[in-house]
Amino acid sequence: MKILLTGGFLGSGKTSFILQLARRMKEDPRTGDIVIIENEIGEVSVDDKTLSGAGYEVRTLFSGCVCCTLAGALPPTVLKIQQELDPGWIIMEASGLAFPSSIRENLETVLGIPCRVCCIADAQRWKRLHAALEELMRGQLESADAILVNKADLVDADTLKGVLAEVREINDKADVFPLCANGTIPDELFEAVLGKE
Ligand SMILES: Nc1nc2c(ncn2[C@@H]2O[C@H](COP(=O)(O)OP(=O)(O)O)[C@@H](O)[C@H]2O)c(=O)[nH]1
Ligand SMILES: [Mg+2]
Repeated sequence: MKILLTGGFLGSGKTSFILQLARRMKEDPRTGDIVIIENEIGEVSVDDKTLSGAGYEVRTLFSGCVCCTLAGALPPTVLKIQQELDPGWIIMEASGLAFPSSIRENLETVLGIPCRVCCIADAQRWKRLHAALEELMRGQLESADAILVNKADLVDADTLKGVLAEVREINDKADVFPLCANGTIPDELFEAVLGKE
């Protein structure tokens, strides 16, 4: 079983991306079953969108943030999913304020299960959010294996180029891609997010 942690600020497009990703993964014979864990604090539930009935198991953790207040509850939740369902992948949507690196460290230390970290940046709001919440934006991005600069359809080419460059400056090891989370996921991005075997 593998785990993909998806981070990014509130409204950046995590749920939209996970919906597209899970759809795409379902068609891929390498993936196996998928379980989605939602950790939302006052955010719109993935269940309320289109997931119910789409064939994914969705578990929700609503009573706190899994990178801090719920850190102790996460490993047993993951273990229970592994024992009961044994999926190929768990996709976890972190709350908008979470640091995915803390979640990864927690799961890898306690359970020894490797995690991929994918972080979504909102191209449209990047300048504003980065100026106001520099530490959070940086902290979310700097540990990611892949960074998706989302809402590429809502900004002009120069703005997108600028955001891609700033994001690369924060994390020069990650694979960085522009994204429209409402559309289909390109092959290269799909492979980069899930990583090599
Ligand atoms: N135009 C556009 N809207 C998007 C895109 N991705 C997400 N959205 C919209 O942005 C809002 C927040 O997306 P959501 O996936 O719920 O973000 P989350 O809070 O990070 O899970 C929703 O209204 C989405 O429809 C995108 O690539 N382009
Ligand atoms: Mg969401």
